[in-house]
Amino acid sequence: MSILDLEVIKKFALTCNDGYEQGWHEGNGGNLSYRMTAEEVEACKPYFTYDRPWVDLGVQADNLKNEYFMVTGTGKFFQNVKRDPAANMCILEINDAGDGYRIVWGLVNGGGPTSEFPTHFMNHSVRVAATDGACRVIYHAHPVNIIALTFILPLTSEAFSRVLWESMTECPIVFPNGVGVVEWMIPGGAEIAHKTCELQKKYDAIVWAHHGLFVSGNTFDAAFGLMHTIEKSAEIYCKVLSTGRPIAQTIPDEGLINAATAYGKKLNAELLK
Ligand code: 2HA
Ligand code: ZN
Repeated sequence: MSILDLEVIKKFALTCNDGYEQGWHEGNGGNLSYRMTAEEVEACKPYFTYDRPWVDLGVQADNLKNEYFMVTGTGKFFQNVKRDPAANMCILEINDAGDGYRIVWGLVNGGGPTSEFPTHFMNHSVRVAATDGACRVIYHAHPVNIIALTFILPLTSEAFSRVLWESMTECPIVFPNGVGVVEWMIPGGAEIAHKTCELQKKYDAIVWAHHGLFVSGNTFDAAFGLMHTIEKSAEIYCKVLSTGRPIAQTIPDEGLINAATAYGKKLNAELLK
């Protein structure tokens, strides 16, 4: 038995690989974090070591004190996580104050968690509060078509939500709240973390202009599925535009609202005004 046999490690690595195979993770692009359950922490604990130093996070969250996260490593490639999880990901323990972490497993050849970990951490805090503890996954990727749309659409929730909802019938059902949009910013810093967090209170997917997409979910499948659905819808819209033909028709606003209602969801119809 090894920690690598545990389902949660396998699922984390598989999710990285699935994203890589979609073409969303060139080089070291993208990052993934998962807030572990108490049972998963217990199962992994025999493999933990406590000899690495505490590191200041630069941000603080009361509702994440003493939590454990599985996180991709900074500068590490998604394509390598499944091949060698212990070298490309880590498990972090958050301190009593909720403002620092130490690596207790993984990154055996050195390194630290993703440069976007402050953003992930604050996003987890917001989503834990918004979902009564159900949200566990934050996932960032660089899908081509959603990035392409940030060159031609106004950088507003209204513009992006409308286009994405109208391009594929699943969309008003899968993300009835719509998507948030952050203008271009330097990645990895506190400013983009704060801006993304503000939007995470309302949306579970946030577009980063000329950069990519941030999503949250209760499970790996939910977060991955949201990324995949949004990117596919963006791809359809890009293909439609690339025909050079005018758009003859799309899903009517009533249809968007009714599709969500038919599946027990409520469309954020404010965005259609
Ligand atoms: O991890 O994607 O946003 C590399 C990035 C930074
Ligand atoms: Zn990125």
